[in-house]
Amino acid sequence: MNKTIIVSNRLPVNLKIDNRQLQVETSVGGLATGMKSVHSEGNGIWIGWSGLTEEQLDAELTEKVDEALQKEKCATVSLTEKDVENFYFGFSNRTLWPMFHYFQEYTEFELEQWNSYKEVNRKFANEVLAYANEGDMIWVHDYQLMLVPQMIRDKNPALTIGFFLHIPYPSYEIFRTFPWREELLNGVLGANLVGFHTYDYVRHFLSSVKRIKGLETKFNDIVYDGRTVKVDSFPMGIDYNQFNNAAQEHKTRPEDKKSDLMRKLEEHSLHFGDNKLILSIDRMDYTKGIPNRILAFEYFLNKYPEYKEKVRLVMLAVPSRSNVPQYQKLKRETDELVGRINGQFATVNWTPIWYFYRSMPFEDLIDLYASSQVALVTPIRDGMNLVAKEYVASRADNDGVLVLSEMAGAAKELHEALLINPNNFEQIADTLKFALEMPPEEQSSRIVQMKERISRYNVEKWSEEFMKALYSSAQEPEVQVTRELTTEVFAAMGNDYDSAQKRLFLLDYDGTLVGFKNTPAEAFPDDKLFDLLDSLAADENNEVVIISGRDHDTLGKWFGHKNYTLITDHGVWLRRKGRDWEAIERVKSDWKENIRPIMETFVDRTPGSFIEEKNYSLAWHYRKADGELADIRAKELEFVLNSLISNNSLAVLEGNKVLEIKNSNVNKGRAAGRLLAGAAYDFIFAIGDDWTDEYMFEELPVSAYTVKVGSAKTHARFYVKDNSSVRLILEGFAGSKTVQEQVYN
Ligand code: GDG
Repeated sequence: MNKTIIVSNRLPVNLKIDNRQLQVETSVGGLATGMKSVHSEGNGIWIGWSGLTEEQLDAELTEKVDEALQKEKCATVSLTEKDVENFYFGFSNRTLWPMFHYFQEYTEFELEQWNSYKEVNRKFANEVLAYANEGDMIWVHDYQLMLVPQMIRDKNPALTIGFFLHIPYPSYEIFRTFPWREELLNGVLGANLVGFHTYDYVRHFLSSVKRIKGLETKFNDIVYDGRTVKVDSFPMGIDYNQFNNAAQEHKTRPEDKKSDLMRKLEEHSLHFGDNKLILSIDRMDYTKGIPNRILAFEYFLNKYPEYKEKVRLVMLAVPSRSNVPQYQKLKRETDELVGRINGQFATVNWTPIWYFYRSMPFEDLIDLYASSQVALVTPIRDGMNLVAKEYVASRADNDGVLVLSEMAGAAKELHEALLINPNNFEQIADTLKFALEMPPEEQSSRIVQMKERISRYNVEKWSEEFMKALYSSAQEPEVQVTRELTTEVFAAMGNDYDSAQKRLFLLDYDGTLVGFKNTPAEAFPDDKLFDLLDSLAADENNEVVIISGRDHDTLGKWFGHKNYTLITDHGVWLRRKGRDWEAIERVKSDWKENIRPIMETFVDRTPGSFIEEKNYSLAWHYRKADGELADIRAKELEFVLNSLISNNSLAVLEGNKVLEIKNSNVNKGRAAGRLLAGAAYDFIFAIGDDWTDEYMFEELPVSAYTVKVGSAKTHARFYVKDNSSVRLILEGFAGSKTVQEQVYN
């Protein structure tokens, strides 16, 4: 039976050793709740770190840990103290966390930590691979494990892998500064489905993928490595009923059952009549905007002094990552600010800020949510922010006001909250006043609408939706029906080659025999290429044809002295080996005078693009231009050109980062057909990377070995991932014995 494997840095249980006894506490956190149904189904398993390092465990304790975790359907990844230091406190929390939250000044790039991140990700991937069987679905969570999807895929390509990022995905302008940016993207792209909280993060991710990896994206799909990677937003919800029910119960709790905290909170209201509590709850993290919030509250008290001795800010800051220096600094700063403001404003009866630096039990949390008339949630950046949703869910009487930073992912869903910019104290102060004075009907109308949404799209729904999308991403057909040119295909092709009498090789030039350069002129043939083609052409049963969109002057200059056949200008000119050039199509080129000025305006507006003028065509190249801008411009230019040529015998072809306009009756397919008509070939091999090569693939008989370079859609029968293997394949034909091992080791 297929199962789901959940992978996250920490497990949903927390282990502690006390006097050699193991204590197991189950976590009540949002993720654990959300994944409950996924985790409990069948023989599902959750893989993560137990919280205990190898140094803390001997053989006996390890056995106890494994046993305890097995009962919870969990398995642990074993980490050393050094791993935790470098991978978790180091790379995860000093590099990825600040960078992804736009805190560039806090972001450290340390090679040792990056190496540890890779090593630990490998440990996680290996643990998953030890449990995974064919047909299983794997859901990897968060920024600590971004390399895991590809590491799993490398070893077991048939698995279905999902990845969800719980924190923001930053803009390309931030992400591009990261030294190992491509490796990190490769890691995530190992997944079938990549999920984020909001559409903005999806956009930023796609933009990084396009610009850094140069991959094409279509809506939210990325074609990568012969697969489709789906990217989508899944805003995480909360366990609505848990909060709502607890708050209802809180309302009706008899006096003698009330907690100390609740009594204290009620005292405030009794003492100060109808005056109000403003609540703030977060982990002590610099992304949460805690100092800003305190300063904005000070600003509010100064601007609206009538609220002195009336409102109180209740601030719960939960200790977090306290061995990372920036967190220690934040703690000091917060302590000082609270001290200064309380010192400045306090009266005998009143301190403006109640500050708790600790974590509280769930019951106390509910007391805080239920007793506070305003929640002030002001992160500088936050992936989602569940506190905002929990506050709404805990308002049993539908009163209360949520003031929420627009920088939190939750702001995208909670439109009825009062949205603020956490850096604008003026706005926060005015909004607080507005919140404190909001009429009950308006409070209720806003809270009810928000409740409606978060009760429907709760955390279970979130995980269900993700799993559904993951399942259907696995049903996506392979991008091509085309097969990869594997060792087996290669062997079969070798046999056919050996037994053939008359062989034809149709070889595209740019992107196939040579890689792309900044300008076409730089992509001239190298000596190794000449040697390779010479040895192929040396067999008199072989006809080597270079078939290209390039002009016949250039190809004549480069290959004119060689024993190959040349087809140039997409099939206008033919030079059979040992003979003279002949024009095989009659074409006009006077149209270029009209089209060139139009293309030039696109060059002016698209820095990095340029026009290549060939005898019978004009090509607008945009490989060096900004990817996103160029994609838009290419579509515009294609539209403009198509509308101009409707009555003409011209065609616009979309190539590999090039748009080319040329006579429509000329293409590589017709030219190849002409060669076929003149001779009976019993072995045909054709290879090309471009859209223009598709004409050739279509024209050739089904028995031909047609090979596409790259993973785009194609009419070819086979594909190779990139042009690095093209020469090795040709060397195979040319007689190199080791080629198979070189290509497919
Ligand atoms: C990351 C992203 C994203 C807090 N104090 C106590 C306590 N809590 C609970 C809250 C809430 C959770 O912790 C905090 O969740 P947040 O979403 O607000 O923030 P992060 O911890 O930074 O979480 C965030 C989230 O992942 C999920 O994807 O929303 O953007 O940064 O559930 O209730 N719980 C208890 N005692 C406390 O003292 N029991």
